[in-house]
Amino acid sequence: MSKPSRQAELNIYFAGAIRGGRDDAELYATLIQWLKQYGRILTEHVGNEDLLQEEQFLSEKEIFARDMRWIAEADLVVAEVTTPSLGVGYELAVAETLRIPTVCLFREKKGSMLSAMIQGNPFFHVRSYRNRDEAESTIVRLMQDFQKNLLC
Ligand code: 6K6
Repeated sequence: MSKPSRQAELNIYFAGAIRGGRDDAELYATLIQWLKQYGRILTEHVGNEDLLQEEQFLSEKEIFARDMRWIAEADLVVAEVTTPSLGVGYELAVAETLRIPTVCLFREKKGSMLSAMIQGNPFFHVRSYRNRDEAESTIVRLMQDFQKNLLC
């Protein structure tokens, strides 16, 4: 992959399932590493496989308040939505309310369909992929689109 032009000030909020299920935690970490080339990831902990242990000292209220503050600071929200998550759905609705450009990455797999509340919402830029190579090229393209102001 050719090195992208870095925008140091770009704040990216990455959302992915936590209590919804951690099957994709390692994938989240990979997506976060790719996205980091374009800016600051506010929520790097979402890809941390030890998250549930590490963050157990934060209260539920502290987690909620911190995440809401970070969303409000974000220039771009990228959500991996393959594992259904109430928290991610909530964050997506907040991002929409705040009119923050939002991309939903969905891995196509047999028997799995994205909620119509996401797929059918014209505010969200849904990008489907089948494997890691496609996920990487999807991220390169979406960041090019974002830099050209095509995601809004
Ligand atoms: C401590 C003990 C158990 O879980 C924790 C830490 N929890 C969280 N830490 C940080 N962000 C969280 C936490 N729980 C939810 N979130 C936010 O909601 C993240 O930004 C995720 O994108 C999303 C995940 O929601 P669920 O419903 O899958 O947990």
